[in-house]
Amino acid sequence: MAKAVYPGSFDPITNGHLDIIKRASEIFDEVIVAVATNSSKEPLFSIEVRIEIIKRVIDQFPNVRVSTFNGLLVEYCTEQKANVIIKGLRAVSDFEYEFQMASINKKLGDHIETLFMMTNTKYSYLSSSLVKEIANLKGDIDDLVPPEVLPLLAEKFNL
Ligand code: COD
Repeated sequence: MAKAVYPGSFDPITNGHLDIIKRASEIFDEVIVAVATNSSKEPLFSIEVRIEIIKRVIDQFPNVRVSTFNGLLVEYCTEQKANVIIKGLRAVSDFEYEFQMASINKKLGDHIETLFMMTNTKYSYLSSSLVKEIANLKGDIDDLVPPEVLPLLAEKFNL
């Protein structure tokens, strides 16, 4: 059974993330959306809120589930018996960081392969940080995130 882990901060999940999840679910038997609990970034939403929202958003995909991990990604993949890490690539600017991560993950866990999926051109500019910045400045985020995320952003930013 081909199982893949799609790791990230998902603070919050965007339509760019969702597009990668949908495409990965069509390739793999099982996809685990893995929310990192030890990210160096200061999150807007708690882990519990991010998990709850992702659960609602992925409900449409029977072979996708959400979980959290703490520590090394390759160790989590090994525990889960998943030998593929999925990453999304938006632009050349993502490449250098992701190349470094893929190389170190290969060194730490030789049995695990990183698979890059190119962003859908519709979402090539999209990131969680940009969504938060636009929401903070009271801009329109309706087309950027799944509908389940909108009330949470509205509450945080008094939209
Ligand atoms: N289109 C396509 N892909 C996208 C888009 C978009 N619009 N937006 C984001 N993505 C992709 C990103 O490229 C990434 O692959 C994924 O979606 C998640 O994105 P984010 O921003 O939510 O998550 P990140 O980049 O903050 O996640 C970083 C990790 C948590 C994956 C990383 O820090 C990690 O692996 N940490 C665990 C510790 C570890 O093992 N470190 C490595 C060895 S030192």
